[in-house]
Amino acid sequence: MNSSTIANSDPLRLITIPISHYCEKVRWALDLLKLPYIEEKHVPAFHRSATRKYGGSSVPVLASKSGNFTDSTEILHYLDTISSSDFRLYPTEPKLRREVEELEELFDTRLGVDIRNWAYFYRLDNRDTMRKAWCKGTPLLERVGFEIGFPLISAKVRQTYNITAESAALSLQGIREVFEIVNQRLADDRPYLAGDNLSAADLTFAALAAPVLQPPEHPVLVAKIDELPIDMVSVIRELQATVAGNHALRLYREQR
Ligand SMILES: N[C@@H](CCC(=O)N[C@@H](CS)C(=O)NCC(=O)O)C(=O)O
Repeated sequence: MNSSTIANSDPLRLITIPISHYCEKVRWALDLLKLPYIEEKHVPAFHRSATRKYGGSSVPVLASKSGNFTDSTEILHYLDTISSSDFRLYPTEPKLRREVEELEELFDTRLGVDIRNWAYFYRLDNRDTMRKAWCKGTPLLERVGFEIGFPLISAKVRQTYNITAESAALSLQGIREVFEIVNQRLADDRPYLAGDNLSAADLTFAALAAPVLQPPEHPVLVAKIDELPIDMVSVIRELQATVAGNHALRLYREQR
């Protein structure tokens, strides 16, 4: 880490469920902007007592000396204002900036939600899988809580996000639609989704799409592709081969 790029001397505190792709979006932004931070990792359900402390409910939450931020987009906007790195997540030119923000919103509200629902449909019932996904690096008490409460926690997640075979099929359709939008935008070999530089749009797409692309450079994803259910593997292979999938995989290779 280059200390000359550190604008904020108090370390930022990032509250996460580490496997969450919205948390990965923020973690990656922090790394790109060379901002030091401490990650506080939680098991789902137990995260609520941490996020509540900062006025939030979902993860990620960023606690800073200037205030607390409870949504990934809000966090990225804030980080862009405090980093003294030359790199910026949001272009200054207003029209380009709007494009970046609209794409980020599309990925946050559709892709992120659909990918979570689709992946949970295949994974949520398996205690060993979910232990690997949810528990690494979390406090001992929460890991014990996971062992005792797993059936309740997984049932609650299933109910909250309405995880069913039908919703998973609809989500897969939604994922393919967003990938097609990205394919179109990257036609003519454009290197980035908006303008000539990497932006919050590319980063958000790559981070949120990671569970359906399984980039080897991802810092948290744990599954080996061959260990995943066959139906997941065929979707992953299909999406990896798209222009959009290639774009995200390249960003992980070159920028993560
Ligand atoms: N719009 C939010 C979405 C974050 C989100 O959906 N987080 C999920 C994890 S993937 C979560 O915290 N779920 C548990 C909860 O809402 O309590 C953001 O971009 O930060």
